[in-house]
Amino acid sequence: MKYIAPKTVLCIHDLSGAGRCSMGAAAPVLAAMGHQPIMLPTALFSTHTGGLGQPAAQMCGGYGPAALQHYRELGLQIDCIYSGYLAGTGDQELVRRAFEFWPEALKIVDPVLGDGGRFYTGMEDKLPGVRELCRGADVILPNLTEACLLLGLPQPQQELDQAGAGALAEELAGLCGQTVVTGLPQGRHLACAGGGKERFVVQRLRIDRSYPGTGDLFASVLVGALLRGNAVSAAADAAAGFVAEAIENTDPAANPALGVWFEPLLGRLAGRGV
Ligand code: PXL
Repeated sequence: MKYIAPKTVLCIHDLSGAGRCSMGAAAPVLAAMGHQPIMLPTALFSTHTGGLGQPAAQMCGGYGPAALQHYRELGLQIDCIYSGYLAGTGDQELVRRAFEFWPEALKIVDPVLGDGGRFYTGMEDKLPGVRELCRGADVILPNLTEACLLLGLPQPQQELDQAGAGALAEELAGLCGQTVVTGLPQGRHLACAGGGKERFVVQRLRIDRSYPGTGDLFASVLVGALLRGNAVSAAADAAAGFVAEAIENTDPAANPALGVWFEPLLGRLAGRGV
């Protein structure tokens, strides 16, 4: 009998019931890629905050630290810690503590702060803490807006060419050894750029539709692919490809705030080498 051991990923995100983002993207994607997501919700929301009205909200408060302590006492092996949207005041401390408890884990921080040149609702005061978290991570995955916020740069008014994109990803490497900046428009393409240990630019034809949660989908596929032993550039390419396919699979007449229809495509992730 040959056993296939899954990699274990501690996912520290909010759980938004509807809207296909954060934990709602991370858990199915990682599981489809053969990994075990350990879901540590920091807050419960009926939906994300991006265009579906005022969500019902419940911060998880002391639950997170208690859950971490329990996992430590159980002696769980954690191969990767993957954090995303952190809305609560104690949430950044929670991720820091997880990094301390499992120093050998691959630490991936998606510094969720905003998009389209602006902060998400209520995230303005989270910037210094998120920046600190990035310093403790192995890989960070900001979008263009977040990259500029982290660096204290003005939001660019023009597209960045390949060299500009690479330079931005490289500048961020002062914060973290491996950076991947996503959502970089380049003419007919959308690019992401790696800086630090692996430098690269990956491009896909741009699809002129935008949906909340695609950043979380991208990050989750990238995490899953890294844990399968892929190079960061290959993982980023796979993630960009999956997001493009998921957008193409979404009826343009559907409410975009409900996110992309990725579920029917999850089997493709299972089958892929990346
Ligand atoms: O996709 C990022 C995200 C995650 N979680 C919540 C959000 C957002 C973006 O708006 O509101 C609750």
